[in-house]
Amino acid sequence: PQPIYLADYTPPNWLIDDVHLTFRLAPNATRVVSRIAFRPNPDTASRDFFLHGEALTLIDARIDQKPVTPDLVEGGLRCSVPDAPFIWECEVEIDPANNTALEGLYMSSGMYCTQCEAEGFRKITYYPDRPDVMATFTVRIEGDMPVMLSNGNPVSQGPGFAEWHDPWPKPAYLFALVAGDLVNHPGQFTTRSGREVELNIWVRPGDEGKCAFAMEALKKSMTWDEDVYGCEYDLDIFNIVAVDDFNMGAMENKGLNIFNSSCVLASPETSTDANFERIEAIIAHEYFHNWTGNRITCRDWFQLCLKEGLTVYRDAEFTSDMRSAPVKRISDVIALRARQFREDNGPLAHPVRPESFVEINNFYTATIYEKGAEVIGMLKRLVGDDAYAEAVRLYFNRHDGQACTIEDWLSAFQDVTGRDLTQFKRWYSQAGTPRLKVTEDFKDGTYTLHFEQHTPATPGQPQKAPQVIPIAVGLLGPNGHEVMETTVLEMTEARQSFSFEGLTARPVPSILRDFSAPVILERATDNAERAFLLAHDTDPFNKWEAGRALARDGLIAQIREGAAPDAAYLDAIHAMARDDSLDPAFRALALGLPSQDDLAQTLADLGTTPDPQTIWEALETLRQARAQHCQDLATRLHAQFQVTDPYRPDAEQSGARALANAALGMISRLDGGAQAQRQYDAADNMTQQLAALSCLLQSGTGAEAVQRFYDQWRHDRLVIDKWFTLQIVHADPQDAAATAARLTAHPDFDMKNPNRFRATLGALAANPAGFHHASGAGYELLAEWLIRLDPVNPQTTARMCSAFETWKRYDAARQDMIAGQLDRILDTPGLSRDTTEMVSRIRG
Ligand code: HT7
Ligand code: ZN
Repeated sequence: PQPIYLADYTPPNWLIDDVHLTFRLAPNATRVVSRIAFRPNPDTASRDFFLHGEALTLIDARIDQKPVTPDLVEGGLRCSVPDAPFIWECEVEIDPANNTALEGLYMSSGMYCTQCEAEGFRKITYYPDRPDVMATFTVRIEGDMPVMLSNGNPVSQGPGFAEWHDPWPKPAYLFALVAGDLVNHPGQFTTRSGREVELNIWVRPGDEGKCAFAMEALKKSMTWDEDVYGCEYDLDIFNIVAVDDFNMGAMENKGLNIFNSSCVLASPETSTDANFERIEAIIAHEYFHNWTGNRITCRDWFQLCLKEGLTVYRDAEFTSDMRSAPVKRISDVIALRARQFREDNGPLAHPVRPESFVEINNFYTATIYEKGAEVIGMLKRLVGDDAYAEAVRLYFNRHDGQACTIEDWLSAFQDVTGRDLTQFKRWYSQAGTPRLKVTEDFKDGTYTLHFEQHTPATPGQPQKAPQVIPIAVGLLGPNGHEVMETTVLEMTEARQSFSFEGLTARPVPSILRDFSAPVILERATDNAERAFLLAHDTDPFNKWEAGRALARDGLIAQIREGAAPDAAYLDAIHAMARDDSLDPAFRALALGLPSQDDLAQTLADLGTTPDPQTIWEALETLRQARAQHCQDLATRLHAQFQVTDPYRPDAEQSGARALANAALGMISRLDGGAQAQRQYDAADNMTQQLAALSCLLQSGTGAEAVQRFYDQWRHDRLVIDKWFTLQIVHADPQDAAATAARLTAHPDFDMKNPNRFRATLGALAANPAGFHHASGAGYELLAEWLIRLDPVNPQTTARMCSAFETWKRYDAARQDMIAGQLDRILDTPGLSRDTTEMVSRIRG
């Protein structure tokens, strides 16, 4: 398959004013009748007429009511058309029941639903399936389903039909249809200008008791977007539907968001605190797309970060406002480093705005989403809060109803601030994580920081130019008091120095506060300074970072030199954990250790080939030593942070539970799981139950609880996903592949359900020592299942190939085994375009 290039963009030859669609639903033979008013684009000369279409059976086509016979070509059809506005009418037949790819119109648990982003609408009917063709839609659904929904406002409904009209022009990727036997959890919202909006969360009968939290999250999101961004909802109704079979988390279709049921259904008994927080964030994210994505959309898919980076940034702001800003920031940086830095450092590295792709579905990545959000955060930090708000307002006013580019976004900022953002734009075009080296000197009361930036080569980009890096810095005096509050330095050169005068003693610097740029900071320091920052830094991110760096360096010494667990770390973490002036949620985060993957990358950066088993053992040793070192404290924390009030998934209670459960992890290493067993038996919420089960599994005493858990929850798909995952991620490295293999043979394993597939095979990849076990069994099992899944669901298969993306950092034997499995996948006859692209890029 040929790549598509950003540089080749040309505007559409034909524009659309409005679209009428009629669906006659039938599981294997749905008829879709379209009536589309086309008009020539005055800005283009060509009148070539091409409509995308895939897996469609053409029944009939007409232009201005006269039958035509289009040429059916690769990926669509061509037809000769008048050189003037005309009406295109067409009827096609599709087969939703056999659509296991979950793109286009498909069936999930007996209900019809759609997924059109990015290019799924072409599997519904012939259409210019590109985001810069925007039109109003009127949709008639005929069928025998009790509930039949589409975008916009309801027009009419009666026995066997429903009609919807969406007055807001939109690209086809935002089209949605849902029909099924659904029940709703209703709600209501009045916008600030007085529009009454009917809210509904539609679910399968039996799930209606799990919607209240999402409904409240939706209302909070609607209020927040009005208050903070001035964005008001613009239809009379907002529907959310939960579906069980879904490739991603959720989809922002205009007025009809469709959610993976795991991202909307919640109850204290079945969902963890982390699930609740994620649901709140995803509800917000999809809702915020109504402005950043829907009202103002992307000109082409290379501009994906325009809507995704900005919307992730907005949902992070929302979560920070609803919960704890430092905890949100630290959690986001952990995730960014785990997923995006990993991507940026390997064969899949690509710019926030890529310049080419084969399959756009492969570019819904951490780089587009999370690094895209970091870029917005840097822009805001550089221009300041007021200018940011003004520029966003200008962008909304200028481009409402348009399909835009990154240039449009940046122009709004240039026009408001008068800044030249040419260099800043490199964040969109250069892949790779910049390394920021820091040295310092102190003389005559002047402290100077010398910075040097360097971005390593990435595929297709051997040379990088310097980027604009906002570096937030504070200075602490020897007594731990801040002698300089946070100041943002603006680095633009490859090397640059910044001086601070009038200091009475050499300060301790706190650099890159709040993680002000997505870079890797390299600075020679020592344990004493880290412990000092962990104790005194006023910036919560850098306080956490100091503890994390202490842990990481100690672990690296354990791995490379066979050193004992670092006493400085143990003392510092003990002091931090017992400090009752600190937020329990922060303390829980600070008790987290670097992941196996983090350590493998750190070792690789230091020129040491990582051995996954040794890394796992080092972590186990440190956990054991820490449990012993903190024995009394762990008992105290576990008791002190038991929540006795009725369950609430808010920041306060979930922070307390997180700290108590971190303490339980330590206790379980010393009491053989006795306390965890008591917690398991007494638990009345999933957070407590699952934490206890994890501890039992890790202490090797979980067999009975695993069976009880299954018996208790066998009727609940989402809980059983957790059951699959937990057994695999906590399996001993030598048993992980066998455990995963055993579970793929379990009657509840269903590879057609992406959640279950991820819960099983994704969990194997999330157990690095198990996945990379020297036997190669992990590689073989994953490859085998990816090959099986590819013809069923190429999108999910391709995404899961990234488990192999770090393969070049391992030893020759592992590299040979992985290369063999990658070749095995590539040699599979009929391999999808999605998986072919991913595996080829990974293989290099
Ligand atoms: N904009 C959506 C991205 C998406 C997607 C969602 C579900 C299934 C397939 C999908 N392909 C792309 C989700 C979002 O970012 O909000
Ligand atoms: Zn999104």
